[in-house]
Amino acid sequence: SILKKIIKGIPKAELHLHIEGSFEPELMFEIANRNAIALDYDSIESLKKAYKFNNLQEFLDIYYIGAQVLLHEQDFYDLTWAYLQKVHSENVVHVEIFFDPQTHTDRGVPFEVVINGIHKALENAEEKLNMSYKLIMSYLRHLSEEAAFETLEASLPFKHWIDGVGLDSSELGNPPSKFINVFKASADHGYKLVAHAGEEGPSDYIWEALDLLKVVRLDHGNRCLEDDALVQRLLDENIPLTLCPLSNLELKVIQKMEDHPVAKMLEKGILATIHSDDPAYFGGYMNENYYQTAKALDLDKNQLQQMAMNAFEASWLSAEAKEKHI
Ligand code: ES4
Ligand code: ZN
Repeated sequence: SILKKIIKGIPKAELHLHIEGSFEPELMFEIANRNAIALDYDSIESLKKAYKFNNLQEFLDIYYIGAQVLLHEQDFYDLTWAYLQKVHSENVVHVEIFFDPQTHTDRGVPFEVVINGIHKALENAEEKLNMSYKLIMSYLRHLSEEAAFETLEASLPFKHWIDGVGLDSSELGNPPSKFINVFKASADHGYKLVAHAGEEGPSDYIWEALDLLKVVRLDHGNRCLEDDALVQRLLDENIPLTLCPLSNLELKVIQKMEDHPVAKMLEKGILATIHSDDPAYFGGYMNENYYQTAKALDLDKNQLQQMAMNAFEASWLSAEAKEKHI
């Protein structure tokens, strides 16, 4: 279709992607086999059938199970390289991706095994695919702040490879305020700060992410529209929101794509962008997210280009590097 061609033709930046959420069932079974780990599902089909979620937690429960087959540096390399090749084919030229160290270190996989594999794949994409990248280490918010501090410590030998820290996992009941100290310490080590907020959680959590954690960008932020003063704050400080339409639909944050808030946000002048979150679980990578959103909200070419430009503006690329991509 014309719409699909337009979307593919736009050079894009992905700013909200959990690398563990790009784990396709085929690769998951391949790695499970070579690591002699039994998955709870006996086939790719039965695994895919389990991908029906009523909320964020139901998704997370399966996402953490899938990640358990990742043991060796090669596994993390293969996971990351598969994702990078896939999005390269969609004309994604820049990525800022999350990884969840605690999902692996809590199983006894050393931090360095995880980051070595991911980093090598990112370097390979830069060299072979001409892509640029940033890497963001995400703290799991269902765990304690003390556990996040241990992760911060473990990251320090690799801090030249890590651009920022984020906050993900179960939002309700785990407000940003739980992580004030570790975010402050992370900033002191030179990390940039982002956090998931306002996906399932209320607009209060978005205020907390801004005022208490001092994030420079918000992941999701869907529920900001409930609060006019908050919208004004996002406008005044030009805070980017990284939205994930297919994720929102699959996790029942919205009931149908026509309800997605991104069009209203763009209308208000918010620096809103769209991304894929966990594409192996939510049924689509970047172009599918653009496509489904454009169709449901009747976005035109200018609006799609605006969203893509917003992502470069919201990215952590230098002004010169941005110019090269757009
Ligand atoms: C996530 Cl969609 C989503 N929300 C919060 N945390 C996450 N980790 C991976 N995907
Ligand atoms: Zn996310």
